[in-house]
Amino acid sequence: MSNIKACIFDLDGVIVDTAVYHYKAWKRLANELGFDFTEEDNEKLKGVSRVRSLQLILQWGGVTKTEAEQEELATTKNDWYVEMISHMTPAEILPGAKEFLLACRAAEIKTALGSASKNSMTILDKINLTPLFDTIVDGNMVSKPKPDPEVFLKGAELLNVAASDCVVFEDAIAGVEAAINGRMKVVGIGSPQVLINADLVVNGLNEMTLEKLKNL
Ligand code: B16
Ligand code: MG
Repeated sequence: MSNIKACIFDLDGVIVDTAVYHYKAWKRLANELGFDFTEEDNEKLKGVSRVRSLQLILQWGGVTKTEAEQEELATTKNDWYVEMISHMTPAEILPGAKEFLLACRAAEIKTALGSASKNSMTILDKINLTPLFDTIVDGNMVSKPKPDPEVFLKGAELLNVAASDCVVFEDAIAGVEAAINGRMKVVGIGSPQVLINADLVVNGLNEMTLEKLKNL
């Protein structure tokens, strides 16, 4: 039995599936540069920062770009991505996410967002979930990407809760490792074969309950 005081949620893959929009935008960029990459490769971009994602994609295409060119390409991709997410609605919230956030708050468990995305605020506003988070830590507030625990430790600090009393919800291997590196408990969202180091793995927040949280 544990005494969980806060839940920290990743955004993409846990609260919403923005990976589809990231994929469309990165694919368009790769195509304009004269190559393509598979959906399987795209899996490797989940939870990875924008700059690092671009570097991986360029590597797959065998393309070399200067730092200035990389910055320009990342901006172009982001402009396309931002256009796509501007049409998001609350209907895109993943099953059970809103209900579990409400259940946490009703049980006086604090809630935080811990995402690598610099567009987190826009997305949460579009899906009307901003008021359900006590604090939001996104890609604009951290300098070290997951698996560094910075994003989650900052969330715990802002909530004034000890890391050992926090549970992280993550769909990416790098995110699960980040939680472990921060000495936090972690619930994986996805496959137990992939997220092998998580304390518990569920298919989605629709399978999560306060009972399961207590038993972590
Ligand atoms: P942006 P998460 C991550 O979100 C995505 O999974 C990853 O694909 C993306 O590259 C990263 O955010 C940065 O996003 O370009 O919007 O700053 O899973 O950490 O919520
Ligand atoms: Mg994610």
